[in-house]
Amino acid sequence: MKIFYSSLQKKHVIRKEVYNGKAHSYNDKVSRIDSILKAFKQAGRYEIIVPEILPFEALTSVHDEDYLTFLESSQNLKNDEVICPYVFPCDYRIPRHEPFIPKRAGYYCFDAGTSLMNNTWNAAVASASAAYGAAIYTKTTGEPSYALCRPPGHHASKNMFGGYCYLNNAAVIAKYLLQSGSVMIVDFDYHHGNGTQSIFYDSSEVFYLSIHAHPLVEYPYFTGFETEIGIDDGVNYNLNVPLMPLSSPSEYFKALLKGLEKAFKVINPDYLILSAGFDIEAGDPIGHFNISPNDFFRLGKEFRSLNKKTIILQEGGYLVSELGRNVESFLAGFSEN
Ligand code: OKP
Ligand code: ZN
Repeated sequence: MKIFYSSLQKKHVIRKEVYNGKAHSYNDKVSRIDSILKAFKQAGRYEIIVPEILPFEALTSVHDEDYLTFLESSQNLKNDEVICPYVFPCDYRIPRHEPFIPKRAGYYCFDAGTSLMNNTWNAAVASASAAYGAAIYTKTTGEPSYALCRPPGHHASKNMFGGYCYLNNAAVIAKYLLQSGSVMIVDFDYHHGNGTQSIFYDSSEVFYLSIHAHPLVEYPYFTGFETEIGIDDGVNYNLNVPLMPLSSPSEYFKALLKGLEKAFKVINPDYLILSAGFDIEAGDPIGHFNISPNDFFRLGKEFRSLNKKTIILQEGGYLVSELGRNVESFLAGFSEN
């Protein structure tokens, strides 16, 4: 399988995040990348391709220009400066007051656990470029591809960052692939992809299916409920399948297959984009679905059997010691005939 990744993605380095009133070590560690690359190297059947930087229009097809200008301006931060928003306007009818960085970064952010530093923009663009390179490859060859997207993307909306995400990699390539066919995004990250959902919520152009931990008890808390089915043209093009934490792998597979069955009653897509979150893995520090390497192999097989042109995008997965093995198991299952 072809792997899309650039080392620029390692330049975004954040040490801490705050939740429950405490500072914790940042979960989206650079070492996640090393864990995955090491597993690919050991398996010996993966070719790594360094993508070109994607066209700016690919970003504006999803994100507001003022948001992109804001994110880009984080490049002006000093070397050791980290901006962690903790005040949010909430009432967006009031006039805006620039500059947004450093004090008003909360204007473009929805949680206090995600920070900006001077290389965040470059790393986020490189991550989106990996997704874009993978999409071009799959579109031209029909073959599946995997993009090692880090930072991840599914929490980023058209104008907000959060949940370690800045640019919505899945939405960016969905827009691009729509030029040559219909698109379904299946998001199996432990957390609901509130950003992806919001981008396509009022539109039937992309079907969004997400299986995730129930928002009553898990991040992002406000979205991911079954009642969110889309609005306007988007009604019935959004399907959330929430599961309680500690659900077993067999319950997980049952819910996933049922979700897929429902989705295929509405759409028969040309392209399948997977928001592949490996924080459903056993032992993940912030995910609790207990999926083993063997389960990941099966998960890969299930998605391959859908027989669609598939682009696999890395989302979460924070147990650095096991992440690479799990990603490789998934791709091995996907590649098996
Ligand atoms: C990003 B992705 C743990 C709090 C963690 C942020 C979660 C972001 C997840 N209790 N908060 O993997 O969906
Ligand atoms: Zn997650």
